[in-house]
Amino acid sequence: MNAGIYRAAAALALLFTGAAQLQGTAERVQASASAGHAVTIHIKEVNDKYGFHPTKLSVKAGTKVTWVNNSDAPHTVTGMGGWKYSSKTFSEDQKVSKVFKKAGTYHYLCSIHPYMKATIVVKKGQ
Ligand SMILES: [Cu+2]
Repeated sequence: MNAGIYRAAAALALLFTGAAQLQGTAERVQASASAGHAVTIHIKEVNDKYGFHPTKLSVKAGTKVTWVNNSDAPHTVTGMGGWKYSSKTFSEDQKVSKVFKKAGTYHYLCSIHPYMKATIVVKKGQ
């Protein structure tokens, strides 16, 4: 390897290290602040039942909610009551996201396993 390529490789390695550190910071912020601007809901199988974890979540308007499928089955996020929404069907290790702009109470289920139910409460304010 000549010196120029070596320097470029070293610079790239530094860039990746920096990006990884930034990502780690973002994950810590997300984990510690449920009232922040991005939160994650996990879909898991517990005692042979799939479920959204947590089943009840309170966020501020403008928060991006991401559902991560940590189970072996496909699922959806489908609104109930007055909430007309349905995500695509997403499989193991896939995720879907939605930004909640308006305050309100959003009940939803999984259209494939309708016993899976959960609620997101969106509060006004930044
Ligand atoms: Cu499901």
